[in-house]
Amino acid sequence: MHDIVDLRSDTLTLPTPEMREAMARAEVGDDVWGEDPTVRRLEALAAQRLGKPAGLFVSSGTQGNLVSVVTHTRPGQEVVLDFDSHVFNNEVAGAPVIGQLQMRPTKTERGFLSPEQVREALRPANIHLPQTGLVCVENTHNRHGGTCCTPEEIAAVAAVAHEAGVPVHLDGARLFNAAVALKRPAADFARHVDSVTFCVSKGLAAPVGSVICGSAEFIERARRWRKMLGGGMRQVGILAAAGIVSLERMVERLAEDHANARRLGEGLAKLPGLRVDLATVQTNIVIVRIERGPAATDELVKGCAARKVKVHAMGPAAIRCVTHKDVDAEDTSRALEAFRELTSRW
Ligand code: TLP
Repeated sequence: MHDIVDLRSDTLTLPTPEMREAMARAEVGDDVWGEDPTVRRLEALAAQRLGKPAGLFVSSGTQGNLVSVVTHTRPGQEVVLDFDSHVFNNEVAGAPVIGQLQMRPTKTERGFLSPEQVREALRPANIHLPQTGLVCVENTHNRHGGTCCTPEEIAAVAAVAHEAGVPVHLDGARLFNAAVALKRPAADFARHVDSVTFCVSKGLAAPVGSVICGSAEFIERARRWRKMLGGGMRQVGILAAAGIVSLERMVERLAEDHANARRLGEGLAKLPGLRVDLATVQTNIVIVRIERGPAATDELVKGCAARKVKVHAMGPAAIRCVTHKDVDAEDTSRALEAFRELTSRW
C-alpha cells in the first residue's frame, strides 16, 4: 500500500532497489565512442529478446520512434499510421518537423490498421502523389486502452507493406505488456517488422530509456540520427544498467498490473455514470468514459486527488487509469472506493 495511488501513467514507476544497486555498480565508458560495456550489454540483450540482430539505446520512446521513422524514410514521403497513434498525436509533430514527412492517419476500431486499410492507404506510383515511406503500428495501443494485437495481425499488415516495398516500424513502448498478456515471446511480435522501439521506463520501471531493435545496417544509420538529435550520451551505462534489470526481472510481473487493471475496470464498469469497455482492458490501462461530460470528469479527477488517488483526464469525457508496480491490489481497491464515493452523489 502506498500513501498516494498514482494511476496517471506507468511512466511514474520508481526504480527498484536492485536497479539503483546495478546503476551504482555499472561499468561504464564513452558510448559515443562505442565504449560503454553496460550499454552494449543492454543493446545485445534487447536485440536477443526481440530476435533482431542489433539494438540501440535511446533516451525515450519519443526519440526511439523519431529516430526510427527518419531512418526509414526520405523527406517528402508519407507515413501510414493509426489516427489515435502516439506517433501521430503525442510526439510533438517530430516526424513532420524533423523528417519533413507527411502523416497519413487512418481511423481504426481498436487502434490497429487492417491489411485492407494499409493496402488502401499505400500510394500508387503517380507523379502527383507523395511516396509511401513507412507504415507504423503500435502495440499495446495506448489511446485505445492498452489493447493488444497478435503477432499474426502484425504479420498480415507487414506482408501488405512489404509487397509494396514499404518498411514497417512497431512502436512497442509497451510491447512486453502485449507479450505477457497474450503469452507469446516478444520476438514473435517483432519478427515481421523492420524496426521496433520498446521502453524500459514504463511498466518495466527503469528511470530512463528505450531500445530500438532492427538489422545491423538499420541500427548503424539510426545511430547517426540519434547523434544528430542530441542523443549521443556518454557514460550512459549508468542508465542502461537499470534497463538490464527491467528485462531480466520486471517482465513477468506485468501480469500483476494486468490483474489489477482488470479488477479496477470491472469495479468501475459497475458504477453509475461511468462506462468501461471491458473488452479493451487487456493489459494495464483502463479508460473510463464519463457519461455526464466535462464538468463531471473534472469533478472526478479533483475528487480523486483529494482522496490521494491521481488519475489523468484524457479529453473532456474520459479518464485514463494505468496500473504499474507502484500500485498494488490494496491501492487498486482504494482507487475504486474513491470513484464509488464520488459517483454515489450523482
Ligand atoms: N506515453 C505517455 C504519454 O506520452 C502519453 C504515457 O503516459 O502513456 N509510444 C507510446 C505508445 C507511448 O504511450 C509513449 C508514452 C511513447 C511512445 C513515448 O515514450 P516516452 O514518454 O518515453 O517518450
